[in-house]
Amino acid sequence: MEEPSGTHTKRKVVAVVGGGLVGSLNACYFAQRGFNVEVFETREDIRQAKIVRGRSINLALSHRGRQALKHVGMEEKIVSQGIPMHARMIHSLSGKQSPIPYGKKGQVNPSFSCLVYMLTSCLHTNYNTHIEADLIVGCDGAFSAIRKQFLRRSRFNYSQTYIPHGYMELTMPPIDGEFAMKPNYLHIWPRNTFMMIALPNLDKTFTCTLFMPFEEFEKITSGDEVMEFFQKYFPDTIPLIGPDALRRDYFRLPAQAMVSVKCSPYHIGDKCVLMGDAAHAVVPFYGQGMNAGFEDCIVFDEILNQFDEDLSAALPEYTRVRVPDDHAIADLAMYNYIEMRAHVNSKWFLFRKHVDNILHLLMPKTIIPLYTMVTFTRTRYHKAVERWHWQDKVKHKCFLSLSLSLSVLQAIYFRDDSSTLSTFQVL
Ligand code: EGU
Repeated sequence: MEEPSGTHTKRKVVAVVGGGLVGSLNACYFAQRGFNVEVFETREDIRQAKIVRGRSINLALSHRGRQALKHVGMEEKIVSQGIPMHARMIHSLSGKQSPIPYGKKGQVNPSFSCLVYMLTSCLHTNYNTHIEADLIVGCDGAFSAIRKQFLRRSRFNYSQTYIPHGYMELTMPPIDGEFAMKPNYLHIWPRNTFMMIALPNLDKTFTCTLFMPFEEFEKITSGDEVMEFFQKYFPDTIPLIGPDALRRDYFRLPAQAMVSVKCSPYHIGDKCVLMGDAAHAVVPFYGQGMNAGFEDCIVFDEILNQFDEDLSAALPEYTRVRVPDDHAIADLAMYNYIEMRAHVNSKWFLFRKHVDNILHLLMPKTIIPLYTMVTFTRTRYHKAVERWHWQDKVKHKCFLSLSLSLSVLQAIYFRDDSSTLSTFQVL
């Protein structure tokens, strides 16, 4: 790679552990800085692999992720390989479809292997077995081997939570060479405890992801039961996935688990630091896992600049700055999981998003929907949460004074009616 930048005499060696999304992006960041980068990955090199094994996963790349890619000149290359998503499409039980726009410009969802491929394509690193490094960067995912070493140390906080839901992916093939549904949407079938979403792929298929408690997955044991279940909850998808494919694919792979991981600190001395899922695996219900991991790379990069690459100062600062934000997004993703399974059917989802959008239109400076701050800005996650709580208070006060003045008016003009204060409190 190129000569080191600046006046440093010795090129720093960094060992990036994990060649997934965050590992390969991080390698780009360190290489750009002039560090000597070595990537460690147990799976075979994705650039040479004949068949890319592993689970596919849909990803939504939003503002934070795009900014991180832009820093290493990869934004356009990757965005051009994805499909823009301008709105959600809510599918009701009756098959009715209702779009709800994402206030601002779209996101994309290139497939996992494709993304890693494109990121690694700008590296020239060997897959090494033994080196001496100045810095070890653990980007080895939710079950991180690097993090395991942190666990043996004193004063390391760690928690992991498996949620009762699992997910299963089903493919919706193209019809006459075209997408089976409108492509530029996040398709959602909210059904309280069950939920399905679908995202488009470049090959004109959709990947449908069914979220359901493991208990319920286990209740379905035959093809007929699969059909019965889909007939009851997702009837409009049966002809699109195809009844035969559905009977078959449902039993192809068991439902996958979802885990949320929090820990702190993220560093050991000036030697080792965790990023991405290794530091903060989140449940997928905010579409932010990859984006948060990519943002870790920018944050660390900014801190390295700030401290002139002094690792003994940069690592503690990274922990100090990043832990509250990563914990906030982990909480938000979990909150959305609970919220969506609690009482969110298609009507409620539509209603809530419309109320949010209308309030934003009425008071664009005061009320910014939480998902807007999270998805379309780089507002620090913990600040977005703070603001959200504050906005809720403002909203509450507005509605209270509105309902109060309405009931005062009512008391004046329709004296003999009973009070209707409670009806307004619904909002
Ligand atoms: C990909 C894979 C609607 C789950 C979250 C919204 C994605 C997801 C939402 C996967 C939902 C859910 C948001 C995006 C996204 C909404 C988002 C992509 C969820 C709050 C394997 N979520 N994805 N929120 O947009 O911000 O209102 O599981 F149904 S993209 Cl679950 Cl923006």
